[in-house]
Amino acid sequence: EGIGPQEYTAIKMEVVEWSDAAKAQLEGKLVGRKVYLVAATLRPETMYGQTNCFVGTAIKYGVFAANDKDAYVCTPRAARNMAFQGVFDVRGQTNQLAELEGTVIVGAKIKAPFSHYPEVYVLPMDNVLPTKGTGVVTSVPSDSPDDYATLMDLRKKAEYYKIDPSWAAFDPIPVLSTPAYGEMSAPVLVKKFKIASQKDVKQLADAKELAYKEGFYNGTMLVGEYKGQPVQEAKNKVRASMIEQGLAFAYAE
Ligand code: A2H
Repeated sequence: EGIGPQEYTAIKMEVVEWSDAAKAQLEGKLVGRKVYLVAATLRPETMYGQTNCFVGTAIKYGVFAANDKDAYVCTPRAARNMAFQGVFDVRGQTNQLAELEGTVIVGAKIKAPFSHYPEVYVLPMDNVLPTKGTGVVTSVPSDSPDDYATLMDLRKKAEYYKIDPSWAAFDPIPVLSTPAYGEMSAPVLVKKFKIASQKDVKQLADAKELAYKEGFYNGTMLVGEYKGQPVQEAKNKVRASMIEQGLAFAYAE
């Protein structure tokens, strides 16, 4: 954070299959539109390593028509920002088709653009802020300590978190290598900082800072079209490529 706008990449994750509860709530409201969860990320170059997506279970989301063909799931706050950034067909206006609680979005099967795993599941995360990004977070447990710690919590306590264990079964994939933390910085830092769960927010903030800096300044891509290139160079190229292919769009706040 800091001064000036944060430039996110909004990743479009098409919903392939909804939970029964979500299906019931969406009945008759989509009018033939495809629906995408929209996740805001600052690390587009890591999208090869997506293993799932996170929503907050206490957050209310909207399904917003982007045009006649597509609809986006995000917080109403993010939809208003998108409207003023020209994301929807009518600038400045949102067209909300439905409301969905985070709890019913959990368990949806979605496409994960550029990921090693073409289809993944939506899982719950305690620390998703309704006031940041879209309220939807794509999960890259190889390089995000928060994502890694949360995925391990979910695997340990699937019943408590009311998820099917198979939804959390996708293993982290190496995406970039760094001199300090090897091919998967998140698990290394989670161990180093003795982080036991997603509730260790203070240590997670420190781990996140280190992973981000080391990845950005010293990281080298291990996969994808820009394999072998420094992260500093690949980051914007991956972003541009996703946007060009219609798999993502620019989102700022
Ligand atoms: B990042 P900043 Cl691999 N609540 O994407 C909590 N976290 C959120 C969020 C919300 N509403 N919206 C976005 N985020 C996460 C990838 C990633 C991210 C990696 C490593 C670090 C990292 C995969 N998750 O973030 O507060 C999203 O996770 C650390 C900078 O705006 C987004 O980028 O600086 C990042 O936090 C935005 O955080």
